[in-house]
Amino acid sequence: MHNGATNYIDGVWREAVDGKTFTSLDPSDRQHVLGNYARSDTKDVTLAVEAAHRAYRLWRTTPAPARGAIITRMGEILAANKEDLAHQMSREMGKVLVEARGDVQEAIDMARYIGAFGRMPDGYTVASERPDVECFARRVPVGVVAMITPWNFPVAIPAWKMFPALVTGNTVVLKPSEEAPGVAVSFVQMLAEAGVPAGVVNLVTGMGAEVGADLVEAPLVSVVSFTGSTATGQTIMERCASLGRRVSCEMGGKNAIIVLDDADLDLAVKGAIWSAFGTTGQRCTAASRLIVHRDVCSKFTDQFLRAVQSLVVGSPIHDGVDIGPVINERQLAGIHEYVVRAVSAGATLLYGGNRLRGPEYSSGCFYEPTVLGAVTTDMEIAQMEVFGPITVIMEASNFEHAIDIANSTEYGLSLSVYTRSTARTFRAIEYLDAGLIYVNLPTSGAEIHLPFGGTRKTGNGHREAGLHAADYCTEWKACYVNYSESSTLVRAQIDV
Ligand code: UN1
Repeated sequence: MHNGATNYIDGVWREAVDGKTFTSLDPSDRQHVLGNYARSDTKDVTLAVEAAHRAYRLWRTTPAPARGAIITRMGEILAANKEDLAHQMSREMGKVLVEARGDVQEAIDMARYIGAFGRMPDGYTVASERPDVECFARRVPVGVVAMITPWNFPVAIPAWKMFPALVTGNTVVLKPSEEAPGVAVSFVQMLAEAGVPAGVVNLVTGMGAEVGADLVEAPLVSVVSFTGSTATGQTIMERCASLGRRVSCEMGGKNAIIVLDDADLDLAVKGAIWSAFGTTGQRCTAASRLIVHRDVCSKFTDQFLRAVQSLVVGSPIHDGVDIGPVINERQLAGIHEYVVRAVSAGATLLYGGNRLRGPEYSSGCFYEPTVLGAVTTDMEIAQMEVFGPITVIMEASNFEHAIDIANSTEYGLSLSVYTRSTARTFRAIEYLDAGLIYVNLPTSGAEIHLPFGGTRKTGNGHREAGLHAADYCTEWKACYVNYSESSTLVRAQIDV
């Protein structure tokens, strides 16, 4: 593969048909060009989807244990290359090295877990109403799965989507974010090394608004799987509805940590720091709201702000750095505008609120960890997903009020409560409206063997990972076999 030949179609690395490229920059040093990548368009998408469609015939009839073995092998290759891939990721999208290793580890875990699905039950049998009739239901693949993935988990998210699709016999066209194409290229190279046959996984790099949109429209695609903003997801869902196409979307979040008056405050502060500022707040599970019982609010706030002051912002590959850069200039400007508008709406700036400008920050997109207080549910900052190192403190008068505030956004991904009470633990689990609920734990840190996804505007009902990871890309086939050797017609619901 040479510079610019980053599309992988039918087992061959190639340039975009038109030869166009785009550059990828290091967000901690925008002078540093990381590489040139194919800027694909409809023609490239057509080639990739056609290759995936052709490969489907053979792949769907490859025995599932053999498909699973390739995924297990992919896990071994990822493990052997974990350090290199983590470095590439830190450079390309700016998460600190320790977290980049975690991102790769999620994909390794997923490969080990899903690889074994090749030998697990893929359906069930039940008794028929009729004598000498065998009934069973089995899962079958749907065909070509189009995947549009974000830059913030550039290895883990393609792994969540891809391994379940492959083990169940689907083929894939991946369109990674234009902010993290290099890691996607490495990931696909490893899949080829693991033994994924030509055409089974195809990669098209390029701009979301161009090639992503083309992929959604491509005639031979059976299902679209998207992770990204709610606005883009909404557009994709509308297009898929008109095309009669299946779609699975993982979108925004406005996650919260509730700190009750009986909480272990030291633990809650640590959890809040990690949830709010891990991955520079650029996780869909980031806690952008801290809802604190009024009796402990000032104590919690003091402790929290002391912890925020000790956070180190800098190059993500340096030891001791807690917070890396924001992904790009546009995102950084947007984050700052949210802060300015929050303050003019009446929020108090408790910490941060500025772009970092010292010599070590001069060519990167660095923003201070920022905390806003006196925030109420009616403010924009309490409702919108910011996707940056910003969190807000909201005061709750009691347990019920805290639950109401937590549920007061359009999103439902990850909600957490810190309490020592068993009753409040289980009431919170019951009443919090989200796909992920944590007790005495941060809002980030989902494990791959549980379902991942959210309610309301976070998702469209699908879950990634976990036992049902392949639901989005499989159909159920119900089968009825009459082995009676009798010429008598026996009708269900009528003759028995
Ligand atoms: C995301 O931010 O899109 O629970 C995924 C977590 C990670 C996954 C986050 N395991 O934060």
